[in-house]
Amino acid sequence: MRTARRICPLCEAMCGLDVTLDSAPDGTEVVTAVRGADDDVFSRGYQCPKGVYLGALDSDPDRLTVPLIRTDDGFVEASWEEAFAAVRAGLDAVREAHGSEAFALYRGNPTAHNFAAVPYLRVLMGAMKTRQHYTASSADQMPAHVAAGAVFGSPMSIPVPDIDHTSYLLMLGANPLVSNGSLFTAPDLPRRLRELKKRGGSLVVVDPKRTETARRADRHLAIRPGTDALFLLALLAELDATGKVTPGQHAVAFAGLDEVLRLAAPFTPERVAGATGLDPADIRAVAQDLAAAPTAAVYGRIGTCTTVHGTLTQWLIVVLNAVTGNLDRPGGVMFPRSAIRPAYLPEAPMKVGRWHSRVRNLPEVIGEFPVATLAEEITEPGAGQIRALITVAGNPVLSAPNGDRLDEALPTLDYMVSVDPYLNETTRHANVILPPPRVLQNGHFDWLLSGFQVRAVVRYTPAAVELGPDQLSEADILARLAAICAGNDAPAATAAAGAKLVDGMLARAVTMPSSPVEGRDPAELLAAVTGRSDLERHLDVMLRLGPFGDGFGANPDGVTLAKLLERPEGIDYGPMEPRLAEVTIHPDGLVRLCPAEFAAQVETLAADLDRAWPEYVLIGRRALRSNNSWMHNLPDLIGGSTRCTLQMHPDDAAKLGIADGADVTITSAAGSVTAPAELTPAMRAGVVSLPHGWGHDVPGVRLKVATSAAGVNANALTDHRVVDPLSGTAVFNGVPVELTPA
Ligand SMILES: Nc1nc2c(c(=O)[nH]1)N[C@H]1C(S)=C(S)[C@@H](COP(=O)(O)OP(=O)(O)OC[C@H]3O[C@@H](n4cnc5c(=O)[nH]c(N)nc54)[C@H](O)[C@@H]3O)O[C@H]1N2
Ligand SMILES: Nc1nc2c(c(=O)[nH]1)N[C@H]1C(S)=C(S)[C@@H](COP(=O)(O)OP(=O)(O)OC[C@H]3O[C@@H](n4cnc5c(=O)[nH]c(N)nc54)[C@H](O)[C@@H]3O)O[C@H]1N2
Ligand code: SF4
Ligand SMILES: [Mo]
Repeated sequence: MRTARRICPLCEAMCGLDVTLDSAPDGTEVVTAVRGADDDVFSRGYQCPKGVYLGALDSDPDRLTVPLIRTDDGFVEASWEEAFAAVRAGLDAVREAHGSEAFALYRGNPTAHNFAAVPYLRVLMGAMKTRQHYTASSADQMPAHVAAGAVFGSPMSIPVPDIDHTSYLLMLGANPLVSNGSLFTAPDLPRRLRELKKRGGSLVVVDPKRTETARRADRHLAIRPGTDALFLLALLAELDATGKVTPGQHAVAFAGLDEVLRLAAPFTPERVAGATGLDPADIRAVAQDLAAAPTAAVYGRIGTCTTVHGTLTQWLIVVLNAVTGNLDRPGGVMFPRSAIRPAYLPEAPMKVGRWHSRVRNLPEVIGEFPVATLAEEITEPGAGQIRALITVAGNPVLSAPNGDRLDEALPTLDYMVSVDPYLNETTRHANVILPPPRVLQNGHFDWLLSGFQVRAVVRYTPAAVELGPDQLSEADILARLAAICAGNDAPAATAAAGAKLVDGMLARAVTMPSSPVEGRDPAELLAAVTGRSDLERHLDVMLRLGPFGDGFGANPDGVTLAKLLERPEGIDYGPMEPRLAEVTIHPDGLVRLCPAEFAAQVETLAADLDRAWPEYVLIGRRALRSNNSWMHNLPDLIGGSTRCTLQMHPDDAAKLGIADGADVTITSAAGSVTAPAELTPAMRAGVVSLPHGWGHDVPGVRLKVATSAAGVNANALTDHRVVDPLSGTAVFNGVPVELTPA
């Protein structure tokens, strides 16, 4: 028996866990216990139920252990070489017939938390030589990137609440007691929220449902879905009207302050009351409390992003933080410093729409097209039509808007490859499925989320279990796929991709003025790099060139991979510090509070003021023991609150003649599903909630447990035609529906 330290890869909280392993009769090691690691400098012993069952996930008998190839008689197991040969034949044929622009890539949510995938997907994307690039971001946080890009210049300049020091946290459309935080990496949010209260601080939650988080709040505003932007404009209008606009002094000047206040002025609390369904007195009180609080942070997530006005809402949140003096100050919202983002690397200001999607002419954002248009890019004939798709860690049949259309489109592809541990609703359409190794066979460093941490903590945990002789790492799989896509599947080509991750970065760094290694010999630096794989060596380079790094000797006390391996509990470089000047990269150096493209859309908000609202609208929710679509196959995690029910207010149910537990048919412009009603006064009347990621009872999946409690696909109801126009993000909240007893 032994214990290994592992950072949990399941959500953004990235808890440090102690995993106890024991030998099974067949000689493999299995997990017998998982415990939050008390000495972890970030999570300090916290873990949620998903972490507890990391062992069950690791050894789920339905996880694929060898590649599968689809034949006329269904999927058959194959060796890695057989699988790659099939992939090569399939992709070569598509490239020869249609060119590489017929290739598409879809990356799902777990790739954001995957040590191998973040760097190796960049390699794969480069090799695919296509603009057909899709990710779960356009079903998630893209509005935050677009807003950050317009205001600060960089899509990554997304501030996070300084929860450990704030005295007033205004949270819209987020339920971190269940989600454990999003674009806001702070493990153990229950403790952090308790401490906020203990210091005399307040929590205000704006959510159409009285959620787990709302129940802890000092004030809960049950807003009408999709109207947060109006609420935020009313806060701005009230602050301005009462002389409470106090942006403060900053290293960077703010442009557009007067313009944005002028735009907000007509949206008084009284004027937005009808549309938002909120009492004007409550709106005024929030504005005045926000102004009076010594420090305050305004934060909004999924419930604000995946709406028609997602980008405007994210923009107005930034503006509200700015006009109350809370942008970039302790206790307000701040910009975390990532350990792997070298300060010397120049970044060009973001431009949205450098190219457009073929069928619907939707703008590219950060090099991606919206997943809402993926199905028609596959089915609509013409030059540039997608003929081959690679999915990595994604289940868009359940996660994309109008997933049923995608389910119909995928079988029409000439070729499809999925890198995924499960044969599920999406991967069942693949010609070949390439499974990554067991969860515990991956190391963990959070490349992306380290840029959203409320403290500058740096941690790395290596794989807890070695790869077996016939296993490939996820890095190996992706590098090989890249070589195949590039049309050069020689072993040397695969190896070169990994090596380039290491020496490419060094070769660049030595040429960069103000880099810690400017002018040095890359070969000398390369000899000093440590790590057992190219992936670890890549991390060593990134850490050493980063803001806390040893700079290859320039800062001898700085961090290196070797130091992190000695300190699995992590190194804490302290709380966030002001850095507005660094993250603002517009050529004029200004923070743009009123970007013209956003100002032009405010009239669409005005149009909402007097419109007629549908009688019933659908929103989504998450469950603590579930993770999007893919953790319903663990018997210990499903049941109880982790069920696919339609939550609705008892008054609505009474009106419609629906009893608790009775089946309700939910119909939208896109489709219709039937789910059992769960009556709860926590829902705002007129709003019903269905979780996404269910609907597992389709033919051909290998998910024994999940299919036994299958639920229905919420995204059979969401409409791919309706997107946030500024970011192309899918609309999952505020979907008009009709309800009838089934
Ligand atoms: N209606 C509605 N729809 C939504 C949402 C909503 O709130 N409402 N939320 C949206 C959001 S925020 C997101 S992020 C998306 C998520 O959308 P997706 O990322 O498309 O879906 P997931 O359910 O996260 O699927 C993850 C897939 O990754 C696989 N996987 C797990 N671990 C690994 C690994 O280590 N390697 C590899 N290669 N594969 C792995 C799983 O088996 C699964 O197939 O869903 C979106 N869809
Ligand atoms: N346990 C668990 N944790 C997860 C996930 C999971 O599936 N399960 N998924 C992970 C992923 S991919 C993400 S992106 C994050 C998301 O993390 P969060 O953003 O915290 O997401 P949710 O828990 O879905 O909370 C969204 C809230 O928005 C509310 N809402 C809906 N519509 C509106 C609206 O129009 N206005 C307002 N103000 N509120 C609205 C909903 O009622 C809900 O309470 O969670 C991550 N963590
Ligand atoms: S909160 Fe749960 S799922 Fe998220 S990292 Fe911690 S243990 Fe893992
Ligand atoms: Mo997400």
